Amino acid sequence: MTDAPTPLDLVAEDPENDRTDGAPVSLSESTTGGTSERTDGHAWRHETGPRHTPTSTLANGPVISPPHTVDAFVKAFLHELNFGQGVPLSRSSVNDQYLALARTVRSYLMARWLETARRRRTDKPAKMVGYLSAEYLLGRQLDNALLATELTDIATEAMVACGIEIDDLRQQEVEPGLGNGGLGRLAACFIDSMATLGASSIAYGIRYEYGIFQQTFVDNRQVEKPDAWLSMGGPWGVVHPEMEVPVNFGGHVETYVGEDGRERRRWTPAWGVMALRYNYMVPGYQNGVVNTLRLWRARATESFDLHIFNAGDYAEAVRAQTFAENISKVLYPEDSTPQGKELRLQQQYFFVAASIKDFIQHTMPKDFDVRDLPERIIFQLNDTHPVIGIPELMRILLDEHDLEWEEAWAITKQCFAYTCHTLLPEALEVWPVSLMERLLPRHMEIIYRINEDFVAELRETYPGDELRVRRMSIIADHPERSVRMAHLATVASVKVNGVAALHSELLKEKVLNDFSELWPERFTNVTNGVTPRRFIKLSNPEQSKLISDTIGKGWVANLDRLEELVGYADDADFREKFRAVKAHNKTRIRNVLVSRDGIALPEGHLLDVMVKRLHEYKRQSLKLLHIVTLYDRLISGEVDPSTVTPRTVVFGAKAAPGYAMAKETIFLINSVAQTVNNDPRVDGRLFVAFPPNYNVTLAEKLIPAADLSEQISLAGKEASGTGNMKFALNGALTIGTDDGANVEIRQLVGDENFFLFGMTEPEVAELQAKGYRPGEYYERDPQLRRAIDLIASGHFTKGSRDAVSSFVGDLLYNDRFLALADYAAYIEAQDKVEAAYGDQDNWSRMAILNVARTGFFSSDRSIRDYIDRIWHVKTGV
Ligand code: NBG
Repeated sequence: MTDAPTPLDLVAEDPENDRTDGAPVSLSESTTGGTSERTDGHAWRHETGPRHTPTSTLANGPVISPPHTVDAFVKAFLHELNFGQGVPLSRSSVNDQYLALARTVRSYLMARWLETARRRRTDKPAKMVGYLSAEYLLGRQLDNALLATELTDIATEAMVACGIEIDDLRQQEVEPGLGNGGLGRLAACFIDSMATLGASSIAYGIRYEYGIFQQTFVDNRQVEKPDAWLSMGGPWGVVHPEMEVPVNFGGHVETYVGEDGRERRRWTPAWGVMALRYNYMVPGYQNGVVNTLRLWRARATESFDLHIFNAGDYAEAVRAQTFAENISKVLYPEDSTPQGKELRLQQQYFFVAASIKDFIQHTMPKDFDVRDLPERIIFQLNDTHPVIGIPELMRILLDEHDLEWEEAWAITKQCFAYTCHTLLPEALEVWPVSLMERLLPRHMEIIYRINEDFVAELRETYPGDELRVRRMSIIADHPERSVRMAHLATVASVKVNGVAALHSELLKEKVLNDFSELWPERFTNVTNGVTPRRFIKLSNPEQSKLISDTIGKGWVANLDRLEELVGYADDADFREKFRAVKAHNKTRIRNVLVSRDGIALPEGHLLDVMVKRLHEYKRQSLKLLHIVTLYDRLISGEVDPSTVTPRTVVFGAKAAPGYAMAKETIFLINSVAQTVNNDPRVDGRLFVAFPPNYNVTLAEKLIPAADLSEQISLAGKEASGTGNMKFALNGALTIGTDDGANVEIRQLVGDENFFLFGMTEPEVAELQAKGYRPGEYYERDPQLRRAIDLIASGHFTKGSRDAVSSFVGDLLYNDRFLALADYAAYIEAQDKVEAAYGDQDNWSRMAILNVARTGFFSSDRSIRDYIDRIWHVKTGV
């Protein structure tokens, strides 16, 4: 047992520490030890001096990968269990076993990780992508790591040999929910694809101690609980306390005269924290590549005041520590309080400053000349959250490397590219100047200077057009003096991209119109994608097997090959098998929901699924009106239940804790579900389920079971959507508006295989310009009126009208996202869905064509687009 392979015995260098001087970094403790978090980290803190340089020839030798055999795997597993967890198999808990299994798999990844770094080092140093994202909604890691390393069967057998059911260990993993929704999940899909393409890249973010909150329902209302995802151990992260970087805040800036007689600015910060480096491995799909996701955790520079502690004031003794460490404490939900805002800006600067410093100081060779940065890095800004990186790089070049402004600006402008993920003006981040001045005074100064130059350029280009200058300025004057981060990003980036064709057009025409007029060549589109590894291969093994049996296995890394399935849509035998897959997946979700939530879905229903963040523009309220209409038809005797297509609607959605209307909608969905599911008049024809705490793990089970995918946002509001792609690829048909990536899905699958409804974006704009009055729709449409009246009457809320008054009032008198205007068209489209579902054979045909024609939505294609249009980095490395 003790001779288990330990791949790291033979290497002594840090992956992504690209130094050519070979300065080695010990990886030992956290990679082989029982805990991935070193608690005695402060012992390392000041160890920045010269490191031990190994003289052995093994130091730069090849990395030995543990053998891919059941026997070797068992040995490695027992080694981890015995010497990592410190327990014999006979006395180990499921958690011990899970941790040991995860670390065993990790050691296989580690070998590839080291090898990837070694390979890249020997090459002529290539330009890298630095992906900067405040969110990564990763989902569980174990299965993905097994798939990538082709160890699934071996690990399963090895566990059997140990008398362990591997499924029990799978359930033990708490997913790292370090993101709110689509934006964070996109980042996770993208890093998977970068690794699969072998793109030279490193991803940076924050290791939040608490991820997206755990949602529970109490009396039908959302109650949030902290997501302590690390409480049972975090086996996938490898901490390097000796590589931490300081990040500073506050203080003041002063002028001084340098030795050369030049005037310079000096920032004297008031306080700082240490950014502690955690590496997570990102394996490519069966290509031997393992990339790095580097997440930062904040640690106080001084752990606590021993003097005060000894005097007995324990709370005061740790006050500074708590304050500093709050920075990476919790993932920020959207929409929050002003106090929260400051912390949010701290988080953003914290991770971006740590990442840029890490890249320049640790990833680049020691003698690296910052003037070469544009040849070595392109930082991709995932939304505005990391945009503070622009003034930070300027600060480094000006204050730490003594460059002149013009030179620093020329360099900085080549090092960033910006992805915008929204069309809602209120979602574009804006920071009060007063806050910036207090927290980052030097950065504020730099932003002022960038703006000064920019505004001067504008006045030259558009003489006399002060209105335009004011619109475009990075600094806004109203309602409060503030910094528009999207403008800063646009001014400083090589490229600005939207995330779907329509979104990129609307960005140019609307949100950033002035900028696209000024710099048309700067704007481009990269339509989002999803990783077929997690969202088909792992989540839908039955469909994957059917596809592989039909066209071979190559589709997983080349999703365009799904096109080869087109002909099979006309093959009755294939359709039969395809239906069997769906039936299997429905049984699977039924079992999952029974054991997870005690929800028993009825059998034989059309499974209609709406899963996404709860937001008014996504219009969960419109879906609710549809359900109430179906219910009303059933209980009023208007239809004979036996003629109605039985339907189950499943919702999954979290509302930002401070978003009152979203929370009201959750309450109402739950209330409607309760009433509908218990009304005998419904006669088993309609069922509504809202399992709490929708997350990646649930998505993986739910999406493959769906028949119908709800993508019903108001046209012009959903930047892309990525759930829509996952559903189509898993054989669900879409009912959707002409919005976001729905547009491209429909174009690819064909109008006849898509249920389109609702206003187009120009129609929306026209109606709004005319003056939208939701009450008119209510007056005009008896079916709509009945649905709203039924809600307003308190029918679903135990007779309480008060409980629904804000929801109903908003619909009738505000309805910002025009749900009532699209209601009639939506109901009509849903009626078509029911009719179509009646012809099962044709439905399968349509579903197969959805799968066959949506290979375009692989995130591998998205990343190739980023590489061709924006990054220009090498692949296959
Ligand atoms: C979201 C959009 C989605 C889009 C994802 C990923 C934000 C700010 N934006 O439509 O709402 O699919 O980003 O691009 O979360």
